[in-house]
Amino acid sequence: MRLNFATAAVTPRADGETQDRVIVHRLPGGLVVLVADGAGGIPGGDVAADEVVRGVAEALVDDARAFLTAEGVVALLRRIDDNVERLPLAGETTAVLVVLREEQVYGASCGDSGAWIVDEMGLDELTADQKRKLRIGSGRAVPIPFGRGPLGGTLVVGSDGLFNYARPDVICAAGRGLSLTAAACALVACVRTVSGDLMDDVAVAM
Ligand SMILES: [Mn+2]
Repeated sequence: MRLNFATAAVTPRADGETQDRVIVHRLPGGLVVLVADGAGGIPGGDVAADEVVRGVAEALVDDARAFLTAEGVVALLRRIDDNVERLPLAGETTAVLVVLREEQVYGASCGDSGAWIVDEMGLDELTADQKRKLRIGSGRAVPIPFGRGPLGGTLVVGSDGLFNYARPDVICAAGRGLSLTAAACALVACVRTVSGDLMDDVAVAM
C-alpha cells in the first residue's frame, strides 16, 4: 500500500499566521491525518487547534487503541473537546482525523473541515454527515464517525478554505498526473481568485 503523503498550506494574512493546522503521523502500516481549523470570530481558535494537535500526538503515545476504530477516534475527539473547553484561553476549532490503513480508511470529524476521496469518477465525501457548528472546544462537540474499505482514489483532507472556494470538479482534477507534492501545491493554488487573492486560510493533506 502506498503510504506517502504531502501537505500544503497558505494564508492570506500578511503576518503569515494561520489558524489551520495539518499534521500527518505514521503508524505501523498506516497514517493518521489531522486537519484542525481554529474558528475565527471568537478568540483562541489557534490555541484550540494547537491543543487538538497536541492531544492527538499525546494519544499516539499513551492511547494507541484510540486509533484502532472510528469509534475510538470519536471518543478521543470528545476527550479533547472536554480538555479544550476547560482551557481559559482556548476558543473552538474544527477537527478531521483520518486513519489510513491497508484494508480501510476511517475516522471522525466535527466542524466544517473535510475529508474526501477523489478519483476520475468523482468524489466520496467522508465527512458529509459531520456537525458543522458543534466544534472542539465548545464542550458539546459531536464527532461523527466515517469508514470505508481500502482506499480507491486519492485521500484529500483539508480546511474549509479549500472546500468552500474551489469547485468540486476542480478539486478532483487538480492533482491528476502530478506527484503528490505538486498535487498538494496545485490544490492550494486553485482556490485563488482571478486576481490571485485568497479568501481564507487553506491547509490540505493528500
Ligand atoms: Mn477556514
